Amino acid sequence: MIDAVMGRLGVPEALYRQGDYPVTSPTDGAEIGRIALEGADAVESRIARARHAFEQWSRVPAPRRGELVRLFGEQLRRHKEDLGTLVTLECGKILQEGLGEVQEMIDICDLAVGQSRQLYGLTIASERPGHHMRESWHPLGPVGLITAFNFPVAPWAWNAALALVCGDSLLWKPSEKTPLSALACQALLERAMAEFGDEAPADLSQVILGDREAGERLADDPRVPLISATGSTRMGREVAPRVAARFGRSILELGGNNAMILAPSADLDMAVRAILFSAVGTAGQRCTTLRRLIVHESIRDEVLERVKTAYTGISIGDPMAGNLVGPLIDAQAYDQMQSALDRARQQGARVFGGERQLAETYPNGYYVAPAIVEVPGQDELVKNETFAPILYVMSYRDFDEALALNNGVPQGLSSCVFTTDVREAEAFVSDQGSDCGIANVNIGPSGAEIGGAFGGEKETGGGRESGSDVWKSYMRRQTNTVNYSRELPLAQGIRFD
Ligand code: UN1
Repeated sequence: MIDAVMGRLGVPEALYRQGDYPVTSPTDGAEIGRIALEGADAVESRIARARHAFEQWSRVPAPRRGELVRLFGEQLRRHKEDLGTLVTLECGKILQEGLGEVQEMIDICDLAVGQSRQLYGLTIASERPGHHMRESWHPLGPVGLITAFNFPVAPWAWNAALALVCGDSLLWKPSEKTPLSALACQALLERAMAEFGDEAPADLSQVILGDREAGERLADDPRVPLISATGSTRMGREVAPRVAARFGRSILELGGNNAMILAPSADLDMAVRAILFSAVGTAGQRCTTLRRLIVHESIRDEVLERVKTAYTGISIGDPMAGNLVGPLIDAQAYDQMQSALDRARQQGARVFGGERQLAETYPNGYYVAPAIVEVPGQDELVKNETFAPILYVMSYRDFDEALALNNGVPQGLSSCVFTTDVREAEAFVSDQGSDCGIANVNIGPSGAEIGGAFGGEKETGGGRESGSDVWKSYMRRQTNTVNYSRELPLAQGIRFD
């Protein structure tokens, strides 16, 4: 199956069959490819080529650059099924979610095409007669993209589609766990470039198949003015100081520890469905996964019973075969989940689910029953993001207490409240409410649309990707003061004669 899919996506076998580094499918642990990892020298030469490509691309008018992104979006539409299937095979999310991820790419391409005609600056009133002030946005340079296994293609596209219309070139270091999806995106972009013609320089977009050293090389290089990195807080702690040390910019989208406050007035049918999708979807491996349920004490028992019943009905298995939950990415993810559950048990928490599934059918596939852990309060274990389907459940008595719990973790990505009380809803999204980058009402914390800015505060890294005015991150801002008079007045009324 993999060869047929890769063939249709236009990835030459030489790129994914001939290296020494094995790529396996989490579905069953089978090898699906072998890639060659690049060393520091190769990264060095790619950065030089990206710089050269930037010099050419930044001269192409922005609406023309948008045309390339439009053609790329067309390629994605045509190959949605194949790319979605590849994502599923390589990272193990169910096909519906693999397809959804490709749809997110198509959506951001559409947004970026429109944006290519709207890279607006401002005109600003000058205090001096005969002067114009304005703000211009110029292309920035090569953009370094570091992405994670759990969303192998969409976060790259959020950055890439905007960076391309902004006039930047791309250097993408995907996760070593999902390089084939990256090669496929690159192949589709190259097809779009071929259709677009000569104005698109050959090295406009490059994929770096490398390990941690390759990422470090990228982070350290002043020729790459912006690094956009998605992954764990641990990774961000390593990347961010390196970029800062050479005064580069970074967009960081790191760990989340997303909560739902479930109030007594909530529509419980909706809430239970939202819990199910956001806590067990993608096998708990979204940065936006629901990890903490803060439920009012008066409805705690009922909610727990309903959620447990819903959990019991989930089909777990082959992500290509219509199940709701696929495998964890690998054995290490499984071990981390089990050690978090063991710690919870040692602390006296009640654990429901969490056991390995289908081990006989797939000795090298790590399927688990999603877990619910009833904890008395929010201790270190709960404050830590374990990238697996573990839902910690706590109860609250008054709304301020719930808000304090929502905000009482080091991460600040996503959050939500289920309530029909307008006071609670508005308080949650107010400046005194949730401290997260995303705060939803009567919607789970995951599954954001691309139109808004995506990212979060505190240990989530503070970066924003995707919609709103995020395009500005991929450009450099220039303030222009133009004197069209015959005088030379100084600002602030200073006299210098
Ligand atoms: C991620 O897990 O890194 O909001 C991204 C969501 C998706 C993106 C998740 N649109 O859940």
